[in-house]
Amino acid sequence: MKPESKFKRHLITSALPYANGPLHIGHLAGVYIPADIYTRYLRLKKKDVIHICGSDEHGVPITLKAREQGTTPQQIVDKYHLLNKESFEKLGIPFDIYSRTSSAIHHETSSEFFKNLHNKGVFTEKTIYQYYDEEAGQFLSDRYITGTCPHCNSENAYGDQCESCGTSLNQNDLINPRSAITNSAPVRKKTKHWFLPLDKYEKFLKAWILEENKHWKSNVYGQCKSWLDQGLQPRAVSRDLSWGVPIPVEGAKGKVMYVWFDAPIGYISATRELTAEWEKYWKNKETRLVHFIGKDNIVFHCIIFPVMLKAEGSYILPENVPANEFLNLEGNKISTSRNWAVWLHEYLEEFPGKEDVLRYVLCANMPETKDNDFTWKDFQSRNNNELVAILGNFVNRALVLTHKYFNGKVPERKDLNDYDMYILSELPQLKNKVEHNLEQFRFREALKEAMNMARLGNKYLADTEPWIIIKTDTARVETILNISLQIVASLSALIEPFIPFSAAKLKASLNIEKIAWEDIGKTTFLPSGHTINKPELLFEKIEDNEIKKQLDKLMKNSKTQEEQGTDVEPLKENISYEDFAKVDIRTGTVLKAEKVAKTKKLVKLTVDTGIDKRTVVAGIAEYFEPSNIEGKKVCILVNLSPRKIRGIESQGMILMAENPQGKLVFVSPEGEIQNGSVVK
Ligand code: B3M
Ligand code: ZN
Repeated sequence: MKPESKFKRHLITSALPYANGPLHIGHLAGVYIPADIYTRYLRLKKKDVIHICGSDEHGVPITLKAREQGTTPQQIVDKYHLLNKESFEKLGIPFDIYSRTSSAIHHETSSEFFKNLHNKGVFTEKTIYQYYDEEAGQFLSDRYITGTCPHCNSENAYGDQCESCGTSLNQNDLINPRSAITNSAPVRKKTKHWFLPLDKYEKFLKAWILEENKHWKSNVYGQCKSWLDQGLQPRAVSRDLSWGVPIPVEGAKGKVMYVWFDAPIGYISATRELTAEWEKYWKNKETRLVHFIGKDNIVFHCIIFPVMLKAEGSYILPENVPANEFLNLEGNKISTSRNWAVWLHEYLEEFPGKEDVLRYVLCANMPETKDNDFTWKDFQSRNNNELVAILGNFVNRALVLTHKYFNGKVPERKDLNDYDMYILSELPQLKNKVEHNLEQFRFREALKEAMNMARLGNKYLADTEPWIIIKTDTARVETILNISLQIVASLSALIEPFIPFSAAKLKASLNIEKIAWEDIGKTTFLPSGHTINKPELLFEKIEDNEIKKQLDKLMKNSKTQEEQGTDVEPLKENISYEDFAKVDIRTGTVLKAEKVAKTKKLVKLTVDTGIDKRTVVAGIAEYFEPSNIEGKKVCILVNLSPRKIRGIESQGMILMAENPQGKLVFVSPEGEIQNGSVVK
């Protein structure tokens, strides 16, 4: 890893949100809050930095939404582009540019990029068979074909993957394919496409990622390694669609770029739109490029886009890609379709003036290395017990006492005792800790250390009790308040990346305009005699009823599977008793459970079925910690033909039910029953 000081400038990008819906807290905690914290930090350090973002306005889902609502894709993206742009601004995330991929400059930039690769002979062209929905009159991308999984017989497998057993699939593997648009059976039709031969870049990627980028976060490095270990295939970068950037070469009528081909080029177009000096940011080795993304975007930013950049030849590659995992809400996966989310634009309306509270809570719970949970209860307690009780309380006491005893003028500092010296010596140390953590993209830890400065200030006041000794020793109180105010000044810069609105209020209260990162910990930043203003209220308590209101709203507005209609499995055809009698379900006990290496969802179980002890592979790793299900009573289908899943023979199926939020639960016997008992 090159040290940060080797670089002259920083190019920070945040994943371009799809403009087909509003933003929610999952997006914020995953991508935009960390990116904004990091950019603000660099800016406070007076670095040359730009932060790029915008709307991703192409892709099949946008066309489907338009079809559903009887409108055009452009109208859909116009609406959400504006909403999301404004929401970001209100939350204090001021991108240097918030552009969009339906813009002329983006079409031009991505066309040039494509033509360039085409002229260099980078693409391979192939005519392939693809599923086509005759009713809708369009080819179907992987996610819009569902069918039966050939491995586990789940009926809801997608054209690229079965979510039930985790196996990667091809469109043609599906049994009984259906179109997700019209539910008709698609036909196979010939079509020509352009492919990016990722396989030819394996050697480059292995050297670049696995050797040169060992410093990437382990979740990112691990995912890349597993992709590279499995071997890469050429990827089609064109689609048969009318919405997108047209393929700018001959023989490509009616075809547009695959959304994931043009979207990352959106970072480049946006920079071009921002500044005539855009090449300085994209084509100069002294620029440090960092992509902030969520974990589902890793392959696109670490493998596909770098191959595009490398193949083009004149661009730099990302120095780091600090992807986060996912944020859940009240114990369940955030789901747009089920309305299980906290929407940013609604939060901003319902909690005016509390932008920083959300920023704080999302940073404190950031899913940095594993998925994490947002709960309204935790939101309340972090506000009341941390922002109000620690930060707000300290600042308020320091400012109020200065007004009360010294007419709002910074008092003079007299003799320092050992305790004062200790407190002052802690300030630069805390600054270093925050800095160190931010540089490693450890935002939660950085925030904790920043709050430790407020804790230190609180403790200092509680230990020295200026409100008591004011009666006997004014000189001592002058020193204590001088030191306290220096801490407040330091805090106003230290917390700025995390909670910028509060930092601005602090500066206004201190009557200072600017304080840079390098000023943090300076023990004489505020000269004595400097007049401060009346303190502004930083935070206020959030009462139980407000939390209850949010929880009620969540429950009321979220849709159960049934209400959502399309998600309810249709009733299957009637079967005879004889058919049912063929099914042999027994009670059993899980003896052992372990994750299947290199898969996200699979767990290998050893089950005592009463008849024998056998192996079953189940796609449940997202919901259960393997060690927690050892000893669990289950129902198991024992006469299912064995099949191999990821090289392991699975001998049966554990019965599970799916709750409205998509979460799996075991269907287990209630009461005492021995293994091997027949379920009927
Ligand atoms: N539009 C965001 C997502 O996958 C996707 C990011 C593009 S970044 C170039 O939700
Ligand atoms: Zn499957």
